[in-house]
Amino acid sequence: MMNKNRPVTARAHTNIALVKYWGKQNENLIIPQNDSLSLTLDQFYTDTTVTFDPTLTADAVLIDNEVAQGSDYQRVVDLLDIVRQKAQTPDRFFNVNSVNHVPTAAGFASSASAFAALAAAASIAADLKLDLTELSRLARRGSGSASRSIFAGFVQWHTGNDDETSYAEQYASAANWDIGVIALTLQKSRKKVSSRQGMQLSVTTSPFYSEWIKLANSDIERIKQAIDQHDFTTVGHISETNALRMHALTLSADPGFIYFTGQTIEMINEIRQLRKMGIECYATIDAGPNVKVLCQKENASKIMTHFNQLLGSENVIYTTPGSGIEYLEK
Ligand code: 2P0
Repeated sequence: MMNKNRPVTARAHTNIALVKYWGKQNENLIIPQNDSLSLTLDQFYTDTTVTFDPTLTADAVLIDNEVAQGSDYQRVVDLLDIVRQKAQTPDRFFNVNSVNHVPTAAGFASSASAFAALAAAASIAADLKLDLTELSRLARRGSGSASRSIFAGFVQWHTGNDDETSYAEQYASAANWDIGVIALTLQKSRKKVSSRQGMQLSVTTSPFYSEWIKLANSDIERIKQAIDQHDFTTVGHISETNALRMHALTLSADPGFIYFTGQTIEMINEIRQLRKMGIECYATIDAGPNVKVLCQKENASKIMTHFNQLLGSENVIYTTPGSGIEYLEK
């Protein structure tokens, strides 16, 4: 069955890593150094439409209604090259139209949802029939964190040691879990050190890197146990300490670099202050200055009110667990 000319649209949600991915053992295949574990979120997603177009002699890519250029274009083409290779159709080119509903403002990386949606839509447009594990492996080739956005709930990306064995899968559903994430926007501009460069510099120069691996492996085991037990306190505690340890790898790299701004540290202190007051919440921070607050329903509105006053309500977004990959009928 040919999908010739039929547009295929996929929606993928972004995810927040509770135990972070920070370093590759294989740069080309994107095989990580350690397992990571994330929560897929409902508010932030990417819709990507891929259409096979027999008149094209090269891929045509629109991202947020603008013609993609430079490395943004090349990363899409690189993933489509893998799809063409798998489908054994080297001469097929595609129209790609990708729309991010990840407010850049929220400071969530859009690469996770973007490459998960691209992998899903492109594989169908190319008549590849991939199961979810194969789809996760394909998304991984675009961006490591995208491997996790194929699935809903709590998702574990298994390190593996080659293309075949490095993939994500759902560890547990979050459907009956009381957990939410409040995204605090402190800065909207693109980061100066990309995740890709930053993690590579950490692997090759941080004297703490081997310790990071040991502790991340134990965090994975402990957080899975806490998820099994619906133990929010332990999940939050592991998430916060793991995130700060990841940032210690940037501080200890040579040359060192820092994703935090002064305000990032102020927000971490605010979260600790809220905890002291008995309002339970935990911080996690990705490769940028923005802070995400893990909390439960009963405290969400109090925490939101607190940060609305500090940052303005437009910079405070609440989200709950979201779904895995979906195909949209257009
Ligand atoms: C994560 N991050 O686990 C970690 C925590 C950022 C901090 O995955 O090079 O865009 O494309 O595989 O997935 C961001 O890095 O990097 C990321 P590549 P990616 O979510």
